[in-house]
Amino acid sequence: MNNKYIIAIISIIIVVGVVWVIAGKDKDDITVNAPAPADVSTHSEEKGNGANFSNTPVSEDYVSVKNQALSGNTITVSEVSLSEPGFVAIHMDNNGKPGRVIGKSGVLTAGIINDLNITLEETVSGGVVLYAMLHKDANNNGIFDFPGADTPVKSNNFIAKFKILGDEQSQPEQQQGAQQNDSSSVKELNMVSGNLFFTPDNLELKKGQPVRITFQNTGIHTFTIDELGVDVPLRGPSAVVDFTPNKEGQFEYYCAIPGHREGGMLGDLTVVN
Ligand SMILES: [Cu+2]
Repeated sequence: MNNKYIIAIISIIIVVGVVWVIAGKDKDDITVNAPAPADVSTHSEEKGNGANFSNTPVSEDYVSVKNQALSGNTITVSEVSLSEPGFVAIHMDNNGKPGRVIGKSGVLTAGIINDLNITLEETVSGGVVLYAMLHKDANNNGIFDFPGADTPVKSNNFIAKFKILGDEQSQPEQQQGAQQNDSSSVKELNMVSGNLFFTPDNLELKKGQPVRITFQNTGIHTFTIDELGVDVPLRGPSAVVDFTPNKEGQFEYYCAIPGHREGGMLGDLTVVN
């Protein structure tokens, strides 16, 4: 045997040993890939139906969502990793931070989930920024209790910011502008009243112009403006409120059901001359 032959054998033993150690490590000690950052690409892609689920234990919590067009009223969360049971909630944007919840998954068991579909409870237009956020099922009741016990999971990537692609619609205020010159016509508006919110949460109306607001409603609420004598119950999936603002100024509209105004169910009304 010459030295070259011995060196070759030793090399093979070392390589086999290293491979064995790496393979053994993979088997016994599952590592989680670093979370993908929230995808900020501007393309949309076709979404498959149904989520893929792996209940391999994971030690990390993260969520990843691509910018996407709405499919019906459903968005797709690319990947979720949960170290314990929890939820993915979709939050509206509130001045660059996650705001109120407009959609949520059912309770998710711990593990990695791909292509999770979540149906939004209201329609959002193109250009809107949303946040997917992980919440834990803190009280283990399988129900999303937020605001409440099921606080957000805190980890490096527990929030993914994404954008709804599509035609950007003008704001209600801009649509109003076109009609404001004609004060004899009834101004028609659409609003959403839901679990402790009004959307939009600000309105500008013209003094003396009759208004008809059609609410897409969830729950039992009222639309109340003290100064203008407006106090109309909102019941059922659709409710209509007619009134004519008869004075200029800044007013608050709110829900008069106990606790709802305090919970954030209010908005700012400006009546201009
Ligand atoms: Cu209410």
